[in-house]
Formats: sequence, C-alpha cells, structure tokens
Amino acid sequence: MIVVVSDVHLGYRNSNRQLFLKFLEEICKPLGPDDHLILLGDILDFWRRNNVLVAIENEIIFKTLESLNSNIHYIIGNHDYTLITLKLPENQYFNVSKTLRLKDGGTTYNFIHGYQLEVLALLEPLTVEEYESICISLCQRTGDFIGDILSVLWDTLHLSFKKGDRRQKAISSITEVPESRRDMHRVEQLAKSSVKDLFLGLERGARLIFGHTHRPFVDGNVANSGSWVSDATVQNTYLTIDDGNMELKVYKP
Ligand SMILES: [Mn+2]
Repeated sequence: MIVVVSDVHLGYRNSNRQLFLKFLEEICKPLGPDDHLILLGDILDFWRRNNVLVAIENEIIFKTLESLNSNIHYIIGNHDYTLITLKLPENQYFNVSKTLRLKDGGTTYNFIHGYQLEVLALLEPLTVEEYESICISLCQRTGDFIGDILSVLWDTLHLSFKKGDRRQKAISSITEVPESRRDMHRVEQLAKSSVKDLFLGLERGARLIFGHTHRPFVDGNVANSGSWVSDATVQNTYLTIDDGNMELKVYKP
C-alpha cells in the first residue's frame, strides 16, 4: 500500500498540524515495511519563517515519522525546496528527492510536487530551473522579502521588467496562496493531458501523482493529494494506492 500526503505547510499559521499528527498516528503507524508513505512536498513551509525555527517547532512530527515502520519518501516542494540541499548521507530514515518512480502491481507511478506543472502552464518565460533558484531564495530569506518577488527575481536571476510587462502579473502570483489564484485550472488541464508526458519525461501509461494546487482529485491516471491548510475548500486529504486502485480520502479522526 502507498499513502500519499502533501501540502501540510507546517510553519504556516493556517496549517492543520494537530490533525496531521493524529493522521500519522492513526493511519500511518499501522503501515508495515512493504508499505510506502510519500510526503509529496510543501510539508514544511520555509517561505514565511526561519527554517530552523519551523523545523524545531515541528519536531514532534519528525519524531513520529521516525517511529513509523514503512518506507518514507520526502519529495520536495517549492516551499521546502532547500531540504534537497541539506542531504545528509547518514540520515536514512527517509529519502529526500525531487521526483520518485514506484511500481505497484505492474503500474508505474510518478510522484512530483507539481510546481513544475505550474511553471510550464503559467509562468513562461521562466524555466523550471529558474523557478527553483527563486524557491531557494524564498526559502532562505524571511520576513517581508517574499512580498517583493520582483526584487527576489532581480537578485536571483537579474530579470528586469518594463512597465506594462504582462509577465510581471503571472510571476508576482508565485507568493500568493493557491486558493487566491485564478489560473490553477490550467495546471490541472496540463496534468490531465497526454502532452505532459513529453514535458515531464513520463513513459506512456504511467500514472502521475502531484499536489501543490491544494485541489484534490483522482481522474484516470492522474491524481492530486490536496492539502492540510484551513484556506482550502477541501482539507485534510490523502491518497491511497493499493492493487492499482487510487483512492482519495478525507481524514476525520
Ligand atoms: Mn507547492
């Protein structure tokens, strides 16, 4: 069995962290060594606060994760992107990576946080690599800095904008919460289309699981695990994958 959860945003004031802790105890504790727990990005939120303080405040969650018997995979998102730069070889209780491919019952499952789809669908001319360097800047700087995304862009990429540049609006939206953005349906549209395989390098027939938009769904070979923030319309969701069946569930203790 594979359990997928994303976008808990620990460190953000609207994170449902107590409920997430209960979820780990109740749903994830019983998982065994053949099972997988996928933490699909934005579990921690480093964009608004000091990274270490956020991690220390949530130590109980990491202690609980450490006590689980299943395999644990941490796929980084845009809000916890810098975790990939802190890779410690002796830290084996979970693997940190940008993408993950798992086989279950003859089907291939690809896991990404999903910011990649947003860059492709909405943020042209930014490349995924440029977006990732902005994420590093936003994770490492705290305070009001994220309010001024254009100066982060200048510092990081030396991108300049002339007055009336239409790209400015799209790129400024990076620091807004997904709930207040209007174009998220275009991210879903790309995720559900077959052309995404070309951009993401997916094999034909493989399934794609992502988060990031805070809009959970299962649709054929594509699924979104949703979020654990009180801003979202549908909250506290997770996916289970068992014998080729993808199921979306809402956690209620
Ligand atoms: Mn995200």
